Amino acid sequence: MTDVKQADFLGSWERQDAMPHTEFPEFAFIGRSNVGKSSLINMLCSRKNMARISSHPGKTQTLNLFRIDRKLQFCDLPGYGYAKVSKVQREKFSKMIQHYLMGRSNLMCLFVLVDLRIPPQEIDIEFINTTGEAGIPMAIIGTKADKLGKDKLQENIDAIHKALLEYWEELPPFIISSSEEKIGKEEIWNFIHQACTLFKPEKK
Ligand SMILES: Nc1nc2c(ncn2[C@@H]2O[C@H](COP(=O)(O)OP(=O)(O)OP(=O)(O)O)[C@@H](O)[C@H]2O)c(=O)[nH]1
Ligand SMILES: [Mg+2]
Repeated sequence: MTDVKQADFLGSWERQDAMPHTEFPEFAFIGRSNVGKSSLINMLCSRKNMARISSHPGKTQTLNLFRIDRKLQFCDLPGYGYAKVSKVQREKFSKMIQHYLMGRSNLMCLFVLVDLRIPPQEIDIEFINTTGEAGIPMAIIGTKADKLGKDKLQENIDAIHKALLEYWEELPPFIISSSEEKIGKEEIWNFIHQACTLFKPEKK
């Protein structure tokens, strides 16, 4: 299913415990502000502006849910590490994200997005390491691959792998993408479908 037939925005929440419980497996998208989370969701769903995009960082400020083909859900999360957001607001986002990650029982996988145009950022590596340690199933998606030539792209990918291997014995799944050029769409969908086969709905 790389061809999404129905994609509905279900709403925005500020707290995980207020979100609706569902029997559908959920996949969440996180990463630094402006890394391309909302764009990736739109690319995967072949929609233009279902998840709201902005060239200004800090666009997504709530937990936004989307239901895809009545089978699974996406959650678009606020970005982390945006310096221009006040400390109070950053702490609020951080708590929102932590509660979501720890409390959402149908979360199948967290996609952590990293910008391939730049060398590994400490805040990303730190987030991946602590989230991995907390036992959250996760995969990494490199974004904006269209912005680099082949050599520079490989150089940055190698640098990210190297930074992660200082902590991990084995790398989490790593997928390269570009929402602009629709790179990685099939690979991400294959990953999602594979993960869905392992989903067991919670017994009420
Ligand atoms: N060249 C290129 N630009 C991209 C790509 N993905 C996103 N962008 C641009 O990056 C900017 C940020 O995209 P968003 O999808 O809003 O990023 P976000 O991670 O959701 O940002 P916040 O919600 O603010 O945390 C926009 O100007 C997008 O057009 C990509 O694959 N290639
Ligand atoms: Mg966004």
